[in-house]
Amino acid sequence: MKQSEIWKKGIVYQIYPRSFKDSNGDGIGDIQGIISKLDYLKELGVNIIWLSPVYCSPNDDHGYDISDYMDINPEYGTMEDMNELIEKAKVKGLRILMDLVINHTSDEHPWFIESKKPDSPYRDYYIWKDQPNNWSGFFSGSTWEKVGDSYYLHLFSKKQPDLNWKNPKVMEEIQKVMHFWLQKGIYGFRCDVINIIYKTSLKNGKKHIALTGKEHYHSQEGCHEILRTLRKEVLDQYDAFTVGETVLVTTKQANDLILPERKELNMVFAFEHMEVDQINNKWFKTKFKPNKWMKVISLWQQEVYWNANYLGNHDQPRSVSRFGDDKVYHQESAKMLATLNLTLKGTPYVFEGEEIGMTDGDFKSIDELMDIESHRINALAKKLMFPKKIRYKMIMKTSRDNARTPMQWHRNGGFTSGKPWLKMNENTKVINVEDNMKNPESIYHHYRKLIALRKNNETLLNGSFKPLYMNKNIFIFSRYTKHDTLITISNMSSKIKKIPIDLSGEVMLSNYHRENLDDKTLKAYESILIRKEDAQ
Ligand code: TEU
Ligand code: CA
Repeated sequence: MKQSEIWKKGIVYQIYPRSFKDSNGDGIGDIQGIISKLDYLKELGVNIIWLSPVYCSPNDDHGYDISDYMDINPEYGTMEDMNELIEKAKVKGLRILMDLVINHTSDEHPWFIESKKPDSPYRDYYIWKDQPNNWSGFFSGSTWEKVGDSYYLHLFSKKQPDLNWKNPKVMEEIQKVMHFWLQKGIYGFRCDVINIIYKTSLKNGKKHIALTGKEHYHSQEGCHEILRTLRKEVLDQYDAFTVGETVLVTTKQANDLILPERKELNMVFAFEHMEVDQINNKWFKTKFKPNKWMKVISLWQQEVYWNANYLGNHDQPRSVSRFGDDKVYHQESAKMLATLNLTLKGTPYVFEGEEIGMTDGDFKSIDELMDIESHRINALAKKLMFPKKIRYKMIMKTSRDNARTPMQWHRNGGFTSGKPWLKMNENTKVINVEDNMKNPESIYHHYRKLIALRKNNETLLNGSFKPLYMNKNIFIFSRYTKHDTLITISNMSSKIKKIPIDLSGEVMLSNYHRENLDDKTLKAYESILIRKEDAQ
């Protein structure tokens, strides 16, 4: 099938369905709610919607524990609603990217219920052992759960048993799932933890602070074979693309997954730039140092064939709180981050609410959190005798619920007429879509301008990347073709700084109404996009 490659020109907007818009007052976002906001997304200018899982699920991991890949969680609506969403999106020129979670299913999936019977034909759909090995999981703690005389593997929660990708039946089943959705006209898949699905061996692993055993399943050759098969047997028959979520991936491993000649994935989400403000693991946060971040971004921009550029998602703290300033320079820093992310080489991803500068949650207690990962880490920290205050600070800063607070549509919320499933941030009074849309100086309108500019700009779409300058706070890079050079200048700090190199050009976008580069002083979080003077 001829590939349109819209994924190379598009802007992807991630929707976490549970938190986007509730249409029936039960406090849970749903598909009809998303349909009611398609015009909003169209007006923003995005053209691909990545939908986090809406399949049947007991919600142990809020949809990343699937009990039926080919039916819709009744909390989110019906298959008719889903068909309507795909159709209505298409009419508006929006395409849908579904979330494909095939490392594991829910323990309530019929396959697993059957697999628990030792002589069932479904037994080998999952990974069973007589005795556990020493692997540690993503949500801390053991990765083996006993049923009868055996144990099954779960790298995430015990309600998320890992599929056995050595079993050709699993390949057959998942191909059916992919055809089912692609035949409905979706535009492809975001592939959940796709580079850990093949377990070469179940031997004990080398002891690590986190993820002992990862050398037996991380980026294995068997995984590449699976991806090539899925591409050949399914994806290449449709106008579709894939973006892999690839934990711990290096630039080389990324290229091994996405180079066109590999015929595996089209792009991958890396994590390296999302780990510069932590020691060992995400729960031990350190102060964000822009220079470390710039170096990682530059490396990935120069070494990787095509980047999936993102600053946040449903697993990460909110970008303006983490990489900007959600107190004093909220507007300026959110706009600076937007210009940075949308002028890099590759496909930009915008996470719901990022376009209005939504911040981390304002939770008052750990009891308000709904994320299993946060509660698992809290239990472990308690066992390790971490004092309550330390636990609270550690978890509140990093909890995935920071990204999952309900979308702030107007001053008094506008997400639901009922009680939201997760506490809405009280700052909806000042950070909301309605006010943003009314204010031409808002973060929302900055995103709209950026998206419109990028869509028709050959240099931003296909130009090369070159780092021009970076130090503790200032990041300057160019995007260039033979005929044109654009330069993004970002002050990633609240400190007033001088533009450190000689630059001249026409200002195309700025977050301080800057007309030209005569004044060489950069204000707090100032961001300027210029077209270089001597560019033809
Ligand atoms: O995330 C996998 C993953 O790497 C994250 O769990 C991340 O490592 C973790 O939040 C610590 O940073 C994917 C989904 O995005 C996540 O929501 C699911 O919980 C997980 O897989 C299991 O499906
Ligand atoms: Ca609802």
